Formats: sequence, structure tokens, C-alpha cells
Amino acid sequence: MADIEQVREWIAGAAGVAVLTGAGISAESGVPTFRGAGGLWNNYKAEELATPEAFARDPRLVWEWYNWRREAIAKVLPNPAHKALVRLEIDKRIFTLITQNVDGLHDRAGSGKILKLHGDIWRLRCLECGANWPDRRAPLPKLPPHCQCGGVARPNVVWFGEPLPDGMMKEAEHAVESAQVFLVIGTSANVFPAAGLIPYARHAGAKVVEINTDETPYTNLADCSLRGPAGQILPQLI
Ligand code: BJW
Ligand code: ZN
Repeated sequence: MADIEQVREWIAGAAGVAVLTGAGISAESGVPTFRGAGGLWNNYKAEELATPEAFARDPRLVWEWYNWRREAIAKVLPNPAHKALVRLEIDKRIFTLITQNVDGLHDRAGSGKILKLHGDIWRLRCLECGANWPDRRAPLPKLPPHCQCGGVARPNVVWFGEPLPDGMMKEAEHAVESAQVFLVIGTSANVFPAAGLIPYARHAGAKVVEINTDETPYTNLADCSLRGPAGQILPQLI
């Protein structure tokens, strides 16, 4: 298995780099991950909150969970891992940041183009007219929030059983095909179709580098798996 020095050389020599991030990249900022120790879903059941059925049943309960998360995220800052990816974007001719995160910390760090596979917690969407708008208030004063048209609004995120934003997986696959190195950072790689990008990258011929505090189902498939906190490892690579 390659080591950190080897990965640094792969990155330095690559014209194209693609990156997939998950909740683990924001852990050192103080945002709880979904799974594992301290994960959000040890206390809340996913199927009770992150599904369209849950929202239809009890929009207020689902919104209370999102309001609590918005407040928590509003208080934290991007960490050295988010910032290292901004430097990498500046360095590389071909670069794509693909994230499963809805927290907006990549934007706040200064990343340019971001493929947000699971949407954005800082945007709302109307269930009636489909309008979609930014709202950074944390907490939102009145739950559930409403659209100008009078319809109930939901968080503009992707719940289980819902399709990803139109065309975005195609764009992500294309980015992976254009990359010589694919960095997979802080994701448990349990959720599809995002996790499918990892074997896809391998088949497309990219070097797959995993950065995670723990093993994942793709650790053995990776060309290199660097074990440790992203906020410490990424600044050593970039
Ligand atoms: C650190 C660290 C540090 C900690 N440094 N590392 C194929 C097979 C089986 C099932 C499916 C399949 N295809 C689709 C499905 C169904 C389903 C699915 O994947 N289910 C699985 C759970 C089995 N997928 C879907 O439903 C998706 N939609 C879909 O497929 O639609 C098809 C369709 C087409 C046409 C019409 C209709 C439908 C949608 C998935 C949406 C996921 N949504 C969520 C919520 C978003 C909103 C919100 O935030 O509230 O997205 S779920 C949640 O999981 C969130 C995350 O983005 C996602 C991934 O989690 P992530 O990022 O990996 O976090 P964790 O917590 O799991 O892992 C953290 C990692 O970090 C760990 O490994 C730690 O070790 C590590 N770590 N500290 C480095 N400092
Ligand atoms: Zn509306």
C-alpha cells in the first residue's frame, strides 16, 4: 500500500483531480457526522427524519431537527481540510469538488464550483410551486417556513428515496473520468449513488486515495488509504 509521500507525488503529477467529501471532513469543525460514534443518527432515526414520508407526516418535527442543525453549523468554521481543497482547486487545471455535505462549509472556505449531490441546508424549496431560495437565518423563526405563494417549504436537501439534482451524477462521473487522482475524504461510503463513484473512479483508471479515521467498505479497493483526521492529513498532501 502506498504511503503519504507517494500520494503527494500522485497529486503533484496529476493534471486532473476529483474529490468526494462526506461528513467526516466537517467533523473537526464540530459538525456531527451521521454514522459512528457521536453520529447524528445514534440519537435520531434516519427513517423518521430524512425521508419525504417523515416530512409529509410531521413537517414541524423534521424542521426542528434541521433548525437545530442549522444553528449548530452556523456557529462553526471551515477547518484546514476544507482550506487545503481550495488551494488544490487553484493549483489544478482540471478539478472538481463533489460533496455529499449540505453544511456549506466548502463554500465558506472559498471553494468555487461544488457539485452538491445531496443539496444545501441553507436553501429552502416550496412544495407547491417548486421555488428554491437561500435563507441563512438560524434558527428560522417560524416552523414550518412558507413560500411567498403560501405553500409549505422544505429544506432543499436530498432525502432517502429521492433522486439527486438533475444531471449532477453524470457531471460527477464525467469529472471522475477526467481525473488521474480521486480523493475520497471522510465518507462512510454507505449511501448510493454517491458511493458508487469510488469503484467508478477505479475502473476509469484514477488512483483512488481514501482519507478517513476508520476503514470503509472501499478501503481495500483504494490504491492508498490514509488513516487519520482529514484536517491533519490534507495539509500534508497539498
Ligand atoms: C472522518 C473524520 C475526520 C469522521 N477525518 N474522516 C444501491 C444499493 C443500496 C441502496 C441504494 C442503492 N442506490 C440507492 C439506494 C437507496 C439509498 C441508499 O443509499 N441507501 C443506503 C443507506 C443503503 N439512496 C438514496 O435513496 C438516494 N437516492 C436515490 O438513490 O434515488 C434513486 C431515485 C431515482 C429516481 C427517482 C427516485 C429515486 C438518496 C440518498 C440521500 C442521502 N441523504 C442524506 C441526508 C441529506 C440531508 C441531510 O443532511 O439531512 O445525506 S443521508 C446522509 O448520508 C447524508 C450524507 O450526505 C450521506 C452520507 O453520509 P457520509 O457523508 O458518508 O457520513 P457518515 O456519517 O456516514 O460517515 C462519516 C465518515 O467520516 C466515517 O467514515 C468516519 O470514519 C469519517 N470521519 N471524522 C476523516 N476527522
Ligand atoms: Zn411556492
